[in-house]
Amino acid sequence: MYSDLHHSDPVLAALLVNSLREEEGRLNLIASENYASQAVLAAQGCPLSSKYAEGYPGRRYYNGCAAIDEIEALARTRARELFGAEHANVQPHSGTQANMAAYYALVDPGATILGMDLRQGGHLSHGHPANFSGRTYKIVSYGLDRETERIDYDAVQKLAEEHRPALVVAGASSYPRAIDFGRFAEIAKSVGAFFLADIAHVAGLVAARLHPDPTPVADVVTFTTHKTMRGPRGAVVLSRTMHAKGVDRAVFPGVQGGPMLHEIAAKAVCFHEASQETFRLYQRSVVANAAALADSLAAEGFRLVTGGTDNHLLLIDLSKSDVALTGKQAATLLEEAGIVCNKNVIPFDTRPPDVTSGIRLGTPAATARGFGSEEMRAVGRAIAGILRAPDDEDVKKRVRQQVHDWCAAFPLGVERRPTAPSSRKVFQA
Ligand code: DSN
Repeated sequence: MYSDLHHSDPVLAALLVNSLREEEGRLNLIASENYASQAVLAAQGCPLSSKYAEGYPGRRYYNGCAAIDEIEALARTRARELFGAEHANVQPHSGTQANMAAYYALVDPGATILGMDLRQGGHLSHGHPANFSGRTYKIVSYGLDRETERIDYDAVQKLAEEHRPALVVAGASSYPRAIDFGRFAEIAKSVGAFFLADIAHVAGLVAARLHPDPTPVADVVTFTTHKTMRGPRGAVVLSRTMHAKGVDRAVFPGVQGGPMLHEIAAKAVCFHEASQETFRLYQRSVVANAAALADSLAAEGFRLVTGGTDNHLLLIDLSKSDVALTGKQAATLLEEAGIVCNKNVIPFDTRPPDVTSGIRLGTPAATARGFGSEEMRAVGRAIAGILRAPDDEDVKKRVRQQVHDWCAAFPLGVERRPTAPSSRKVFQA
């Protein structure tokens, strides 16, 4: 691998090989990460990366785009068909840019947007004061019910009536439960607001019909392609036909310049893969693995936010588990044992976001490697062992060896045909 690079830039080649070795030898439980297929990676590494093609198929500001037009048109058609959407813009480079374009398309600067608080599970681009969203719009944030730690839809309705937002945003980065998009659509409609669903995290589950689908009820849906979708880095805006022109103008020239054609080609591959039965089986395993990990951690005495998970991720509340660790300490300890996750605020956390009282764990990447429910239960026990005995080097050594054995058994870059997980009922759309 990388033989040309070894020749032309041995320094960078060595760094790349090191980073890949590192990834190969650790267990990735970061809920927003994944391993794209070889076909996706092949498209991403193709020479289309150099082509300029500002505009859209049939309407470009550069010549020489005939073949490229077909690629982008194919990606758009496949995205539309996969989600049953009326329009798809496949150019956004990231989820935040997709959201930015969606906001620009739907509301004017200064308008009121009702979105989920980052500290309760939302996303930076849903209105954080340091983000463009919080700087450009008047943000009203909703959160969770203190008891159930689930979205309090009645409270969202009340906020909507009180503040009359022009746009209601649903979607989350660290919410382990299914989101009722139908209810959000009703809330938005009741106050004459547009409704945007950001399904960056659960898009793969939605495509596999394992999570409620917002496409029939939302004005605009945004999602990233590199999380549960297992595609290339990037994002998509889906919309109703009435918003198509506005969305396209907001993406280009509103938010971006030239599209990344190699990424768009890779998105087309991703959508093709996501339409296959193997993808649905993979997503079922992602959900079943998250449930197995949650069950195992709960059995070990850890408190999970909301008590468990409906999707691909879970949050451990360390402040109410039998360990005296912050999220930051826990994530560092796990990394030392070869398990990578991220510290994460829990609902109503009293610690700052760079310390936190929780960690977030997700199963998309491990499942892509081939981990099954039995392994995930053992992973839960290994995590418990590390967090309960933070100073015990023997425990750490044993877990490191176990992670090494798992990684050897499930190497990266090997395409596996997932089998249907037998246990646990998952949400069916
Ligand atoms: N930073 C991503 C996550 O980890 O959820 C969202 O953009």
